Amino acid sequence: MRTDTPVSVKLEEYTPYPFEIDQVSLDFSLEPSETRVKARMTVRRTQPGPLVLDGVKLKLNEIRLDGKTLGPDAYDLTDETLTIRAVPDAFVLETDVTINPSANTALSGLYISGGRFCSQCEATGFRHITYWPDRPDVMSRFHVRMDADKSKYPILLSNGTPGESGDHSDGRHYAEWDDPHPKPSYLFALCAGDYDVWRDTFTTMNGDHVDLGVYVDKGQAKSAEWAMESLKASMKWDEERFGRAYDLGVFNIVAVRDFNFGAMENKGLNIFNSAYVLASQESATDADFEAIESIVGHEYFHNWTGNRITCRDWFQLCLKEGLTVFRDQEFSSDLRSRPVQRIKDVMRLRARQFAEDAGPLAHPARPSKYGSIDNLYTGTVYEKGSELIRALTVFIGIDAFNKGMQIYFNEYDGTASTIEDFYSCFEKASGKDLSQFRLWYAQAGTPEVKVEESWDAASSTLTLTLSQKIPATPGQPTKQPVPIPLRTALLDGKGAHVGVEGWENGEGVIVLEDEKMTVDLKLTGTSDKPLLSINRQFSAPVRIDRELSNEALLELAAAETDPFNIWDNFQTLARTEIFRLLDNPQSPPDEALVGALGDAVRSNESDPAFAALLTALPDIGELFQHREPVDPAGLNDARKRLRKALGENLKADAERILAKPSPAPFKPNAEQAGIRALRSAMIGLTGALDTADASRKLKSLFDAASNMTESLACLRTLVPFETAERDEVIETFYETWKENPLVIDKWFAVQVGQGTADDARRLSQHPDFDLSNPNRVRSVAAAFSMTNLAAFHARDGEGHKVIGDIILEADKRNPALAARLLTSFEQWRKLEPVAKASAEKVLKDLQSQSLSKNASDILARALG
Ligand code: 0A1
Ligand code: ZN
Repeated sequence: MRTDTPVSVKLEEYTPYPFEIDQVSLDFSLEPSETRVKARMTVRRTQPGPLVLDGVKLKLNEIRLDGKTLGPDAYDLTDETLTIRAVPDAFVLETDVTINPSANTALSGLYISGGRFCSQCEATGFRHITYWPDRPDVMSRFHVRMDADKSKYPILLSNGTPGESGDHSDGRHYAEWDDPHPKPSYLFALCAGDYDVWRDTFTTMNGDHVDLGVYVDKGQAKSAEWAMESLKASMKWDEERFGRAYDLGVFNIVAVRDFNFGAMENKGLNIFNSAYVLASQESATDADFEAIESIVGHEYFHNWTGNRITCRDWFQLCLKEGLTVFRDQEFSSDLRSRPVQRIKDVMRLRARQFAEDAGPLAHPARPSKYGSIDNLYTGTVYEKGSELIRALTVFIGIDAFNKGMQIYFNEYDGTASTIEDFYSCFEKASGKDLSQFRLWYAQAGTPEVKVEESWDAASSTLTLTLSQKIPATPGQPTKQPVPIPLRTALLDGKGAHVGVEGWENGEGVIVLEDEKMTVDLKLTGTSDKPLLSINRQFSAPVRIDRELSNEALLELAAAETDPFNIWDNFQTLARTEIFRLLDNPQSPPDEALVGALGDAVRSNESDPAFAALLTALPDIGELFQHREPVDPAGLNDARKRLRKALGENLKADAERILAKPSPAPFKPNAEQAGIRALRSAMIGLTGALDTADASRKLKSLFDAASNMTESLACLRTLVPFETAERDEVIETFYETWKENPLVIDKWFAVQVGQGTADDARRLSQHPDFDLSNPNRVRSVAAAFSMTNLAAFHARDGEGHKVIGDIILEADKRNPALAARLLTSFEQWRKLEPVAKASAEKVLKDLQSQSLSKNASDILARALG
């Protein structure tokens, strides 16, 4: 039976910590299996209450209070806490513990990756290092001293700026680091080992000099160049966009191969999953370059939104994460194409967050309780959190938003804050009461907005009837209406904006605040019935429900001026068509739609990144949300038929586009990436034709490819073929890249992403599969279960079994990883009966095992 049932933590139970710890000195004597950690803290009481410190798997050697060793009767020790019975109002506490980093397979706390020490303390890793009030509202100034074997660990890094360092006579050496900014323990970091470094410098807008370093595996310094460029661009952008400068003389990034998430914003010492640092021209795709830029930006932007202003408690996680995602999305939009960025962000939101919001794991952006904090790093906290800030910019206007941000930075600097604190700044800046807006944070579920139009020619008025409904979610059967700001324009058939009374520049914002409203849009001139373009740029994270015929949608798509809505209209059309094909297995795809989509791709060729997005049909995960019960395999077949028809329509274009050479010399910039994105889309559509000729063509394109984006597009497209070319390409790719783990991760991922459960099983037994490396586990298990829904949910149940088996094994080592993989089952109730029964069985079998707290939390909710 399961042993570790999580107990809920509740927002309403928050109480301040009764002590302040102004200063802490940490002394590490680093050895992989026996690291000694001594802490010396200066403690002051601020309120009545006991001194309780968190600590897990620590061997306590000694505790001293004001220099005197405490006997066992002076404190209480449990598996998770140390309570000192009687303490004065001000005192110095010293602890001495031993930990075993080499046994730390959960990768939380201090652990070893690639023979080097590294740490991960968010959210609750610090308690695996030493006794401490491990909560974000206890902020302290950290001084760190560490010593280690100099030959094995020549580089010793921590937060802040370096202090004294030197050699001991026994082959060990030491270094000190000092961080002048008070911070919570989750931002503590330590790295020790042998690295190569890519260095640079930055001068802030205040004229301060900053030494920058990106620390990577030996021999890979050059692969850190793009991360460094991204870092400098981020530093400059935050100065220009938000007036925020960096505040230390040193900023370091360390790449580690074994890491549970993308990266971590530790003060002055960001630690990154190496997948988001290393990029060489030959081995990285444009998506990799783009992800590195945005994640380097994200972590850097946390310096102000997260570090200088942190969270009072973990319920406020979206205060730092939603805001920082918003900031990184804006950064990418400014550096690249804003409309393309917006489309990609919404694709991700719909795939990840809308799905979560519609299933058993749905939770508010600020939950009122949680079982396991590690499971709160979700699409809702991150992506919906960002969308809410974007919606706020539309609701109060960008000027009030910018003013509110400056109030926030100035008034809350150095504090551990709440969502209410943050919103109070925008209330001040805008003069608006934002209490109803804040309901967005308290209610789960994606609002559905129904839009009805009626046209009165006599008064040249278009009347809109708008209504909102927020679906019931776990624990929240009923909802209150939220303010939904909808950017709107009226267009004539040729795409000219029609003037509306009260609007400027042909666009207005309609805010739906109640359950239902009507708005009269009175035209300033005369016109035929105008076309309605609503939720432009996806101004609010809602589903729009409009009863438009295909003809009307095509007419609207042709007249649209908002690139997001052009793309989205085609998505709606394609989705409707895929469901029609599913219900009519003998029917050919609609020629009018295929023709219009092909024309749209051709006419947008001058913006190839956008044209490439137009070719992307809604994926199965997105289609999943529109029907219940759902048959993913049937949907996949229907989708393939439409894709094949699009491939035929664009065949000559694909040949023409692919006959041109790929841009040379290679640059990872947005312009070239756009060209390669369209070329890759054409490679994919060539494969959709599913002919022997296509297989040969793909093989020759693979042989000729000069960059990873196109090589991988060929490999991905060839995987479903049953041809000799396919086998050869899989083999050649492996032989070429077998020494590069990040590329081999892709090799695993594309095969399971297009293959069957048997492929997933076979690859999970491949000699290069490694349960201790989260990237590798994800490249098989997450790539299969989250991107290949047709095979994962196949009726024979094999997909569910293989993933269930991997989860069970992974959970023994790394609960955070296992819990994340379990979320791939979140839609199980929507499946058709056969697959539904098999998913339920796997989940129940797992539940009968002895699982971690993280995995038990997800299972209980998924089955609940
Ligand atoms: N704060 C990081 C995300 C992160 C969260 C938890 C981690 O380990 C359990 C690691 C990273 C970010 O937003 O990038
Ligand atoms: Zn973050």
